[in-house]
Amino acid sequence: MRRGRIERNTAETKILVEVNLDGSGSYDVQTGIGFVDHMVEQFSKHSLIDVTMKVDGDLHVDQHHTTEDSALALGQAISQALGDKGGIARYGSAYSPMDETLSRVALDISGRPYFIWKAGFTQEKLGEWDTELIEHWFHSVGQTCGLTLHMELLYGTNNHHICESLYKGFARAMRAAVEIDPRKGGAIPSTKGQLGG
Ligand SMILES: [Mn+2]
Repeated sequence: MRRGRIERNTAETKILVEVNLDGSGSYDVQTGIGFVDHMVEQFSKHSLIDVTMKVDGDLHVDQHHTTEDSALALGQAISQALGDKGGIARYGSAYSPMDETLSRVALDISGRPYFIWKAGFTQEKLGEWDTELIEHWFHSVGQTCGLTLHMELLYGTNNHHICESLYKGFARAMRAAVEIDPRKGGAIPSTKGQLGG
């Protein structure tokens, strides 16, 4: 089982994240922001990565630190669980429909963070969550996980659907990319012999 565990304590947030890449999509998520919990739960369910996430953040300031730091810790935990990335599929992509919305996510666990975001929201909030933090969540998780991550909303109008389709697409792309390909015999999937940047 490929597992990662990150504890991250600062003056702004106290965070515990545990992941199991070879899980079944079970989760225990408590960030203090209901909509973030809903999205991280979707990520776990559709990536089949088990996720424990406990966050005690400075929500009396705003939601920025809690959103950013929990995403950074999740990316770090997944990176830790991947180890030297031997045998992984490395690439993943998904078209993600949700009613009237369609998103496309393509990613490479390259070790070289790069982020393309072509999506937007017409509401300022989803639940109590500031929608401007959605882009920041994906940027942050990709930074510490070492992802080349391309995310695009192709079309859609309902803000809840747009956000959820992006999370589910990300989940399904990650599910494919972290999968062990038995034909690789544990080899690191790069002609460089390493995936560290
Ligand atoms: Mn929903």
